[in-house]
Amino acid sequence: MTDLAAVKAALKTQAVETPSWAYGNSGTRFKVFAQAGVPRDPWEKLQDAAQVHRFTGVAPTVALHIPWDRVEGPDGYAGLAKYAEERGLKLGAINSNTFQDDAYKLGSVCHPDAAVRRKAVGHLLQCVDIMDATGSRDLKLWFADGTNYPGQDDIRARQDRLAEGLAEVYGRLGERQRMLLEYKLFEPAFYTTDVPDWGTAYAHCLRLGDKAQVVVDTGHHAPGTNIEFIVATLLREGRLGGFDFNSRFYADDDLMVGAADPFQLFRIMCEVVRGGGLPAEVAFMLDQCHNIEAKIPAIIRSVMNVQEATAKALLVDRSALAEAQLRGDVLGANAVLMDAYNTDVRPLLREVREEMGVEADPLAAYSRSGWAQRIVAERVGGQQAGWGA
Ligand code: PSV
Ligand code: MN
Ligand code: MN
Repeated sequence: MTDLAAVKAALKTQAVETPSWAYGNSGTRFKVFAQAGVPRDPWEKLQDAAQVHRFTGVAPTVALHIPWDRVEGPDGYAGLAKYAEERGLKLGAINSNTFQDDAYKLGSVCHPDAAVRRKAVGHLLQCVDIMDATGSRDLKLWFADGTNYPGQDDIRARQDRLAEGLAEVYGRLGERQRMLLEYKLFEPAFYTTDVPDWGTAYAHCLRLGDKAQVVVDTGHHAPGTNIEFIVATLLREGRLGGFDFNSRFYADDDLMVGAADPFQLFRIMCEVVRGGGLPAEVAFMLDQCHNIEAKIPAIIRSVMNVQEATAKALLVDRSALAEAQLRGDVLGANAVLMDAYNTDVRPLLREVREEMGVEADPLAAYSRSGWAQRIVAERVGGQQAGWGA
């Protein structure tokens, strides 16, 4: 039997971090379709994020991307953090960007030229300065580094350079700050990628120390990869720093989490619950781009999808499952899991929301609020999420 009160309590504590770049215009390398009313600066992105939090009650932090969220002036990032707080938000992970400058054509922290590596590490150190100003806990690192052709560079030397750069940044972290290292199978490099998989990320984190943790971006795996196994392993080793949630049909599609494969999301959340409930050390972040759909409703929907998968995972009858597993009852054990997956948790989540003081149907409430019409009227010339910003 599952304890419904405990399930509700856990759902109320879960927090989903939304990414600043999801609020801006985005697209593929073929075309960016501009939408009316999108934010023109980081402050407007926070205004939109505040709406997502207002209608879901569980999206209190916003990840920044530097320099996409460039802030100047005397108050700088501390001022932005204050602006967030005035809207009931906090600034979350600081995402670095070592992939958009011409200098990074052959890589950043793995580049063969020490001067380019210096520039990249300098940027990462600057990101830690920003964390100090915003009070952010996490520095999220994704490296586009890699090679396109066999023989182009020395695979091992690139690992050495990576280790050296990471160690310097790690040494700069404060007591309560962490480094989250993200891996990605391929793209933009096509032959080798310097952090292509969880094993490579984990090996670097192990050498660095406890403040270095692995991030699992759900879109960054080969088709058919058992992501929940990776999650279980990293949790067991105490090295799962968080998720970049999104979903994919083919490659790094960055679609709404839970849209392509809600069953996979459920299986992932089952391992999170199995690995210790919803531990505060695991950051539940979205990393998505809404190219053709309305952005704020898509982000609200994504947060709800995470909640639904989490609710189902919490509903798994753990003792019945353990008993069936110990009996070797293959079908029985599978049935326990599927019973939870097939439960319609939407009524439960409506109750949870009402108990939290937010409206039962976040999408309908957002639609009624008039915010979408207001931003279209007030904002002209919205900002592109990343490229060229
Ligand atoms: C590129 O693949 C990427 O989507 C990574 O997942 C990062 O987390 C994100 O961009 C932001 O830099
Ligand atoms: Mn990511
Ligand atoms: Mn990605």
